[in-house]
Amino acid sequence: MSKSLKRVKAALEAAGVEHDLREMEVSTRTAQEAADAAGCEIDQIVKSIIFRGETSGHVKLFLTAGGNRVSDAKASALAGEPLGKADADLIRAETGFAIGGVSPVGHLTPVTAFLDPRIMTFDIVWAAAGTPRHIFSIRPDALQALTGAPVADFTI
Ligand code: 5CA
Repeated sequence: MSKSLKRVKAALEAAGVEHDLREMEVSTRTAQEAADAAGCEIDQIVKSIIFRGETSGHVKLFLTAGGNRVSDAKASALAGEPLGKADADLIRAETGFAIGGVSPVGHLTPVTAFLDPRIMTFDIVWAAAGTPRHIFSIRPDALQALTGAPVADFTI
């Protein structure tokens, strides 16, 4: 089992939160692929969109409904600093995940996160579990508690 997947499993188990972690037969690298694999609406997929805080140099995580897009202006206002593109190396260094498998939980370092209100409208949502083939389902309120992410509008 990959270290990334192990960290996600450990974080979910340590929190004692009800979840369903699955290895899929097909790629779940993109939100659309994950929705097709899970058989759910695109907005039920939690995308982990990462930016680089241009002042702090650290990543900021925007947990975004699959069909939504992040507004740079709104996201920067929430983060309290201008945001720029995070490259794959910075994402890997701070979260421990590769693009396409970045999970909302189980990061190498504590990561500041924000949660799209659209995600809270579902009973169950699915998110990446550290690899491009693993996803887990969780109740949005449990995801919110686990990530400590405030629910705030940052989409276009
Ligand atoms: N496993 C799926 C569904 S949970 C997944 O991880 N989707 S995602 O949307 O959260 O991750 C893909 C995101 O990574 C893209 O939306 C895009 O914002 C970002 N991304 C893709 N390529 C790059 C890149 N070269 N550099 C930085 N970010 C990238």
